[in-house]
Amino acid sequence: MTAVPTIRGLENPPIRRREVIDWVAEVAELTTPDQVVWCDGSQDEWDRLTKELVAAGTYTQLDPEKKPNSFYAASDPDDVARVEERTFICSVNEADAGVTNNWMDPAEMKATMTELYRGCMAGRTMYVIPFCMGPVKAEHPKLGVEISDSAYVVTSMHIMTRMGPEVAKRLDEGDTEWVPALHSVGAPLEPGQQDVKWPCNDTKYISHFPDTREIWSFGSGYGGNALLGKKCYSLRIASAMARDEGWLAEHMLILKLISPEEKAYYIAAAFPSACGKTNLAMLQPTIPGWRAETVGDDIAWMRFGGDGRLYAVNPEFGFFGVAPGTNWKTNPNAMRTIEHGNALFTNVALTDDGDVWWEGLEGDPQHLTAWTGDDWTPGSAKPAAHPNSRYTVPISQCPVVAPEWDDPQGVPISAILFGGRRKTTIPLVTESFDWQHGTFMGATMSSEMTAAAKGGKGQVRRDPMAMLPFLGYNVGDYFQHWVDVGKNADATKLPSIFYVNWFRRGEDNRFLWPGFGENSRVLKWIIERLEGKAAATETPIGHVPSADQIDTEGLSEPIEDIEASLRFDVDEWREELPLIEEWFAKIGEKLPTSMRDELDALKQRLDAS
Ligand code: SAT
Ligand code: MN
Repeated sequence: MTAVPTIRGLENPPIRRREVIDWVAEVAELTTPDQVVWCDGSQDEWDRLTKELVAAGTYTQLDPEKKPNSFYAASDPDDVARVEERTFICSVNEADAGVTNNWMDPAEMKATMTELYRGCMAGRTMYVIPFCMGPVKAEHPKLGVEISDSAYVVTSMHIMTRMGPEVAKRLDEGDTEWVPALHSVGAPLEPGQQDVKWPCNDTKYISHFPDTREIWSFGSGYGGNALLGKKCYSLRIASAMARDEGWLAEHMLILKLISPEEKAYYIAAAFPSACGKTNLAMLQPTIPGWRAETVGDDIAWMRFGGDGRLYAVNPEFGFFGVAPGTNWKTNPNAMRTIEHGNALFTNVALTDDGDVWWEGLEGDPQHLTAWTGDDWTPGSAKPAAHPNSRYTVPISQCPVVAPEWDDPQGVPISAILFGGRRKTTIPLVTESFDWQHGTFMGATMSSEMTAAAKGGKGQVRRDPMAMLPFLGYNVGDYFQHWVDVGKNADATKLPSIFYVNWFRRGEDNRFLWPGFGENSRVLKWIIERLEGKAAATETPIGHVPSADQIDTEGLSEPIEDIEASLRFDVDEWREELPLIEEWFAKIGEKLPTSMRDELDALKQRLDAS
């Protein structure tokens, strides 16, 4: 026995899995917390931790009459978003990280971070959080254990992941793979030192070790940096697992659409941020007889079933949605999900009567406490809520959640949508010629940057499959993986791939397409294409409907606008080509020849048109 001073709570772990126990002891020895708490995901644990967080000033309980069992937190002003420039893919070979990622040698990163972790939990509690991404009853459940010194993280993980005795049981079965995910806010406390409401550190690292399936995060308490089951595990690490095992881990919503004939179709869709992904995930169709239900709003894991079809599961258990812009008009189902309570709100504004508010929400508040803690009035120059403020709520509360959202089998995907925000060039909807062409559409996907992102507003940025910040390996290999997935499948059972753009503008800069619930008209056309019932025009970029091939009955927009939203413009596409060339050149030698062939073929079709 080594003479390690015993840390309270380390003994008598509620699980038996040896590697977990050893890893927890090792981390405790390095980070020297006051005590270790093994989390069980129970209501008692939630009640205890939220109470402690209220006492610490981190949480403010909202008025239970308005938002039952719900809490508000304001972060440190410098800890409000993912930190892409501090995010690393530490693959053994640098070439495996690729141009879209920061890379550091795994041994070097571990040496650097070990020094940061040394003593970093002093004066704090170290929580051990066994969790599962996707249904616990899956044949091969995707388990993880997050260690964190943040109770905010524990309560958020209660909502965003599956926790509890069932997870511990699967861990104890002994042969199931699990991902160790280490997180610290990096703010040790001296004896007697008063804590701050939102501890964090100016030095931040969000590191991934895809070869050994590990995650090390330091310095931030914010969602995407600290809730390690989400982007870190379910996208970056899972994409590397998917590459090795022949499946897909994608940044996609999963939507169920039900036709007037009561036939259900499942659609997966990838959009960069600020393109209405959550709104589409909870769509309220405007066309008579059609209904929509939600399976997921952010991440889809897709693998082939025994019948040769591609099945998707949502690995998450909650929504971590952007609050500003969410309201009873843009997303009534998100509003109903939130109203139900059991929610956490981060960096929104507080009303004087114990509720929350954000820009775009209904109501006309005359006084608020802004996310910064400052008084806010309608004349204030700064927004009341941070543009990246968030709500965290259980999916199960969504009034239109699909009954099968938790099915370990997943749901069979009929169509995959790629989309971006483009003023020009990209028609409202385009159907790909085949899987490889659809992969090319995803690989060359682009979007104008919004005010929320750093960089030039309006500037077009390539965001392949909306995975730019979430790829756990080389983007060229990722495209090859997509092509291979299609090659190894029965082509007649593969989902059809479509490219959509809700954001095309007219000469006076007005939106040509109304968007929101009206997007159901585009989805209806897509379903009818799958059924072989809808017509389209073949163009050099794919099959594009004309305005009369889409159900526009009852739309108030002039038909000329709809036509313009669907227009294939050869000149705009000629201007697009050098941008795609530039993007492919960046990827370098890992770009699959099939993607180069698709670009050449597109050029030839444009020349011939
Ligand atoms: O910031 S998160 O990664 O948690 C959410 C998002 O960017 O979609
Ligand atoms: Mn996302």
